[in-house]
Amino acid sequence: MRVIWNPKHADHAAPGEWEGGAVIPCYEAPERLGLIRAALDAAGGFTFEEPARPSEEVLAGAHDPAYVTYLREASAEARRARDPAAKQLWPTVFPFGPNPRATGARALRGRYCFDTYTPILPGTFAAALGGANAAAQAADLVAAGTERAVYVLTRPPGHHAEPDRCGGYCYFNNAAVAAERLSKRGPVAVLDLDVHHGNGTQHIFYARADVLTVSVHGDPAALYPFFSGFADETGTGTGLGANLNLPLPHGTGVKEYRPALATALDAVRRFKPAFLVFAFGADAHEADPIGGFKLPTKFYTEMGAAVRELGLPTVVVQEGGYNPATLGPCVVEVLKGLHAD
Ligand code: OKP
Ligand code: ZN
Repeated sequence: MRVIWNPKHADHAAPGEWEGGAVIPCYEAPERLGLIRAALDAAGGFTFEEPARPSEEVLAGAHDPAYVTYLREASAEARRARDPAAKQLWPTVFPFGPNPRATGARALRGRYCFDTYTPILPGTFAAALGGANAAAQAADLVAAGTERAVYVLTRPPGHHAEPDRCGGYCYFNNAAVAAERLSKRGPVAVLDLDVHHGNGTQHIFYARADVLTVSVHGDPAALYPFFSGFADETGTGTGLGANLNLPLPHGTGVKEYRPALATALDAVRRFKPAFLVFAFGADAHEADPIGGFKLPTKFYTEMGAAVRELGLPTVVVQEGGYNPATLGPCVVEVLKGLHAD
């Protein structure tokens, strides 16, 4: 299986995440990618490629130009700073309402971000752009029909990134970049099986009838991102009916997950897409430190095989997964299930 990986990922390495008034060690760390790559190498059968020269053009349709410019310039500002504290741009104020004066540097940090998990660092823009380009390249391979499934090995993740806001460790929405690109050639379904709801992906396609977004995740009443992922969010305008959320309670295991996955897959089938984007996170695993679900490693083979049964040309995009011991094995299992001959 061909893997497009993001060689710039380590340019983004946050010093910590800001949780409830304290900075705690980062869950979303560069070692995650190395662990996945080592597990794929050990399993065999995977070839690794880098995207061709990165371009901002791949972001069109997924992100607002003003946000792209902000992220580029804020990363440059962090790079230029000498004071170590000024090399990390954290939001402290989140401007709301129609205030035309919310244009100062400190206001913009919160204007283009929705939480305290997503600082901008000197290499954030390059790392995020590398991931978006890896996703675009995978989409092009799948669209060309040369590959049935391509895996995008990248971090930071993408599915929380909104058209004009970073959040949830995410800066550019890699799955949305792939889906937008594929949607030029036919209807696309995005299936998100990360344990957290992909609010950004949902929102980017919320009014579109040609891109179905389906997600199985922890009930946002109790799990991040808290503000989206509820069952009554079904799309708007011509996109009404083209968004399906299947929230499940804390503690969900295989018994509850399996039927929800079947419902999600049925919705994808009924939509009759030409392409699938599979936003995959390994954080519904029983050993994940932040997910709260109880899926065992062996369920990931079943998950991959169930997605394979759809018979669709597929771009798999890496999202979360935060247990260093089980992240690699989960990716290997899901891709094995997805790619079996
Ligand atoms: C990103 B992805 C832990 C709180 C976690 C942010 C979660 C972002 C998850 N201290 N808050 O969906 O895996
Ligand atoms: Zn997640």
